[in-house]
Amino acid sequence: MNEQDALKAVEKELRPSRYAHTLRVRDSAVTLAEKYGVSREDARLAAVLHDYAKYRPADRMKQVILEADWLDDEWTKYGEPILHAPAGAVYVKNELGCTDPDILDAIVYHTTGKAGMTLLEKVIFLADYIEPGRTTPGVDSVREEAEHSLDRACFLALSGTIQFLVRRRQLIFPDTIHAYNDLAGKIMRKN
Ligand code: DGI
Ligand code: FE
Ligand code: FE
Repeated sequence: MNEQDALKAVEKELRPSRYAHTLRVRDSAVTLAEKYGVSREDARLAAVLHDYAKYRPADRMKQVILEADWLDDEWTKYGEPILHAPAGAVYVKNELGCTDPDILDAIVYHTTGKAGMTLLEKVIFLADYIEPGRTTPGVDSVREEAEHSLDRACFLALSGTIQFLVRRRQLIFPDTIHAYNDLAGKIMRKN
């Protein structure tokens, strides 16, 4: 599927403000892809599609996740905000016919990350966190780190997400913790 078709499909699904976020994530993803040697086309397409399921009903998303044999049922047990990532990959595959596993995985892990992320997964995860519309506390230091190290920037973003969730006493999806530990280990080994 090409970017133009993806944009049309996504625009129909999303509110204007969420569509504008999607375009900013795409632009940030392209910048990161060029900097860190990732396919620009893959980054564009994954970024355009990353929030495709944002407004689907949670109960339907849970159902499609449980029905997809390639997704862990655990996704359905950690609150509604993470459902749109794995469910989005299912809808993008079934409704838009996008079967590229690299693109689908980048959509699945864009909210939580995971241990051993590919470069494309890191680029989409980070672009979503640092796109210029984000005002999350600490986002400027993540943007600054993104100029130097993809791993360190993803690590800072994960640390911000985990702190946000802990402050609100929310559940933390295990892959978020695994991503944090994985990058902490990589960063420490480099020092
Ligand atoms: O879809 P966006 O708003 O662009 O951003 P996103 O896909 O990163 O989703 C952000 C939401 O996901 C926010 O409410 C925090 C939540 N979230 C991120 N990681 C986790 C999480 N929620 C839980 N329960 N566990 C996580 O590990
Ligand atoms: Fe999202
Ligand atoms: Fe997003």
